[in-house]
Amino acid sequence: MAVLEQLTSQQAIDLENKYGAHNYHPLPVVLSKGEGVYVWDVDGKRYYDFLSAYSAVNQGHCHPKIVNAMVQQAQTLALTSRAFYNDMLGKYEKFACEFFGFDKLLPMNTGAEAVETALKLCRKWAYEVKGIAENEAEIIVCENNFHGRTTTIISFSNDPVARKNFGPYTNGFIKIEYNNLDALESVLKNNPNISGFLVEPIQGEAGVYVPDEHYLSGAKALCEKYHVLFIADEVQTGIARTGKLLAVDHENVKPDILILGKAISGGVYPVSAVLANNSIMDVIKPGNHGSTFGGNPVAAAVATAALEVIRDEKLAERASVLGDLFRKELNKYIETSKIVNLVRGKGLLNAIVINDDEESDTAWNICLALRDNGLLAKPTHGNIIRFAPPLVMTEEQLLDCVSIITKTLSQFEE
Ligand code: IF1
Repeated sequence: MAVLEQLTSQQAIDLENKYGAHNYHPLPVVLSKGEGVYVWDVDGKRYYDFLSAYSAVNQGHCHPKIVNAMVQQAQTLALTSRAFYNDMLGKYEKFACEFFGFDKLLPMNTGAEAVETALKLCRKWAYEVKGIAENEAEIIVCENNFHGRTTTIISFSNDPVARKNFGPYTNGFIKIEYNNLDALESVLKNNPNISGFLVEPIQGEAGVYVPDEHYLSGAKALCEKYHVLFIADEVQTGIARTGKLLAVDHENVKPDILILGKAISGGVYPVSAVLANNSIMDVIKPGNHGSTFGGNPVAAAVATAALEVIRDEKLAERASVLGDLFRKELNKYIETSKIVNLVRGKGLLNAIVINDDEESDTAWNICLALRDNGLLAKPTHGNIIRFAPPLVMTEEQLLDCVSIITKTLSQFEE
């Protein structure tokens, strides 16, 4: 079968089942085209995308400015490796550092790589700046975290599906309850070897858990008090998704280390980044860290264009307004619903909690029905459905989606 030959849905699914590792359980729909807030399946059916590739296509699918930046650069100079300089990386680094307000950027490719980079940076800072004895540094993380899939990252996960049978695990992490400042302070007070606190400003995969107001600012203040680095994983919550450029901006918190991924490239190319000021980033010397593709010219061109789109199309403001509208409209439905307990979120990162236990397949069946009604979403854990459309949605499209969602949910009311 010629690779470019048009496949039926079943043929595409069969090929993946036969030749691909079974590391996902996708919703049964086979997409072949994406544009803005829409995706199309191989039969030409159009859907609203309410997952946005896990918040990587905040700017909308195949944004022409971002795609064009990629094509132009790919036709000019795609990859040099960092063995040599190139004319794109420094310009991008300057642009991004000024965009987010940091002295330096370390470019990587995936979110997990950026998280790993941040952990290494935090540890090296601990030994060379804070003065913790070598190999004694501990980093605090939160229960129900999701920071990626590497062996070190899953070492501090408490999700058995992501963790089991991947040992032996990496040491040096202490887990505390999310959204609990007392738990954070008690570890900080009793342990002189803490080097950092790694936290998602909103816990995405756990089910879009928004912490109490002042949690992030309280945590940052505790980190300052105990000379510990506040590390914000904004891979999913960043890049305007929650109604501000960064989710920490809701509390005016400046992280010591900022981790970005996903929508920093608008979803057209793997780009991630770690940003910090010189007092931290300058512990990294030549040879300490790197990657073949990290900071390549195409990534630099794509990320610059993707961030310009966020700025020029005012997507953070749009996410804020549309998110308020989305929750307001869904709450009207929830008032009389027996199947939906609540809607929660910030900006256009939201989730509904289905009134059923985690093991039930109600949320999955609702997502199948949403698919039939022209909207794609997927449960995170069991009974929680995440709703995260591209930020370029219009109010009219959002209200159309609300009516699809409420019409579909009503099919499941007793
Ligand atoms: C999967 C969801 C999961 C992330 C945060 C780092 C990373 C992610 C806060 C790693 C990645 C993706 C990974 C993907 C599903 C999706 C996800 F929450 F977004 F839905 F898994 F939790 N920090 N999240 O959310 O970035 O290496 O993937 O580029 O692995 O199933 P990555």
